[in-house]
Amino acid sequence: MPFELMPLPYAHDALEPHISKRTMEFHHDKHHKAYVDKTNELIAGTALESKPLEEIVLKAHRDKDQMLFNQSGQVWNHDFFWNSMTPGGGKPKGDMLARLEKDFGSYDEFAKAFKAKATGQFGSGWAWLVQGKDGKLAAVNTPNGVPAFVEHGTPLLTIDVWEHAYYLDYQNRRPDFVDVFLNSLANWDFAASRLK
Ligand code: MN3
Repeated sequence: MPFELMPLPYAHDALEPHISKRTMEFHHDKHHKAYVDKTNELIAGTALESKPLEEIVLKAHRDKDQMLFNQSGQVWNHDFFWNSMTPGGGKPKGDMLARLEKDFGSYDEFAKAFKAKATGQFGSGWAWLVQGKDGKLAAVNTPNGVPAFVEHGTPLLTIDVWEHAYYLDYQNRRPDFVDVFLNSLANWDFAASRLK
């Protein structure tokens, strides 16, 4: 069975005014869909056809199949990114907040580290909050289509910092987009559900 484009977990206009409907239409319906279509094309008729997405990403990584790794990694990343945002998102509470305070010192220190990774990623890529292999939370970034689970442990939250994620709404102002993500969109219930 080929992969299907994961439907957005909310309406295309649900993240307005922070992310426009137009951005979501391009980003989900065209960019994300293209990664799904290309992945399906690459695995058609191979032993990977019926495998779970994560397995395909890891196998492509091991085999240094850069084309399949890029495309399938981007499918995984976008599925994860839509879930990393929610209308009315923003600041963490309760156990999740306590956990950030424990591992970063404070929420503000976390936000500073995450923003530094997101704005410091040169060119296209992703910034992540991960639970590292040592169990501690950390902010990391990855280039291009690399999903954080390949080298950094368990992803909890991500922001897409490819220009297509923000250019229509913020043009070159990536730092503003990162602020909006942190202040108004971050889905902490999703992040907490991933904690081990
Ligand atoms: Mn994208």
